[in-house]
Amino acid sequence: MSPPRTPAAATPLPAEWGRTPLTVVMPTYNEAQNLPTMAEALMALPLEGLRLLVVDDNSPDGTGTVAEQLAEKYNEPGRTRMGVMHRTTKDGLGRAYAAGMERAVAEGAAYVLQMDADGSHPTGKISEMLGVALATGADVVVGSRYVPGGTLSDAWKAHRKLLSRWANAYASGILGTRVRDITSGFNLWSADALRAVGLGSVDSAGYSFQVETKYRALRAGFTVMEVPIHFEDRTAGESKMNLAVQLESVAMPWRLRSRALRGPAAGKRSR
Ligand SMILES: Nc1nc2c(ncn2[C@@H]2O[C@H](COP(=O)(O)OP(=O)(O)O)[C@@H](O)[C@H]2O)c(=O)[nH]1
Ligand SMILES: [Mg+2]
Repeated sequence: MSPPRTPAAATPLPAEWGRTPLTVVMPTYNEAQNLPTMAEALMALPLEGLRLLVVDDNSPDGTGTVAEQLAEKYNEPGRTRMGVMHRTTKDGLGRAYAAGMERAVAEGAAYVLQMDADGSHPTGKISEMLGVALATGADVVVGSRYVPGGTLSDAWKAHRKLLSRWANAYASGILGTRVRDITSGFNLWSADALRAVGLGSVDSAGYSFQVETKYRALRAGFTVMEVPIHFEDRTAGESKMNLAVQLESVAMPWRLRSRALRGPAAGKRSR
């Protein structure tokens, strides 16, 4: 008998869990077309404690202004639901995330969720990911394309699917982890895990941030769990993946491994 499809997305969390301070950190570069839909979907979730923090790198298409307008729309007196960080130049997805996630923790988030602005990641899974973290105590919950039940957009051609799978097998193989989707950009973090990871000292400027942070969390003794997601193709606009970013992603697992062989894991957790 096959299991029913995605009923969990519609299951509300206990009201108290829904009030958990959770900040969605969303880096943007030229996402003006996508951001309003994303913000609307997030604000409609039955998660009272959810906030959105957009980290914009001075997008030429005016995403920063769109973000400010949305913040004005969704913020209420005495209740900030959306914030915007404006950075001056595009210096990479990893740097934008490190800055945004650090600010989210400093502002009191108990959990931080990383999410693309382009519609690839399902907002309907956020409650489930938070529920998994709260129910199991896992400090990192990955929205995973590569555990049973995880699926990729039909719009992806076979070679793109293969490349994504290969990139995951490559990074996880070199680092010796069992995480099936270590390159995923849809991840929920506890503030504890982020403090242990040390965002300020992460090397990755670009997309390898996703691999480096998960690896650091594993080395520090945190549990990483994966829940299946359906990954959509981006709704509008273009991918910012480029050759420099890909080269960093190829080199980073080797750098991380050789560093790990040289020294002990930073800060084993004590609880
Ligand atoms: N602030 C900031 N956001 C970025 C940068 N590079 C990519 N992004 C954003 O990060 C997310 C993932 O990038 P995307 O181009 O969708 O990558 P892909 O999903 O691998 O094709 C999107 O929301 C982008 O707008 C950057 O240098 N700075
Ligand atoms: Mg994307």
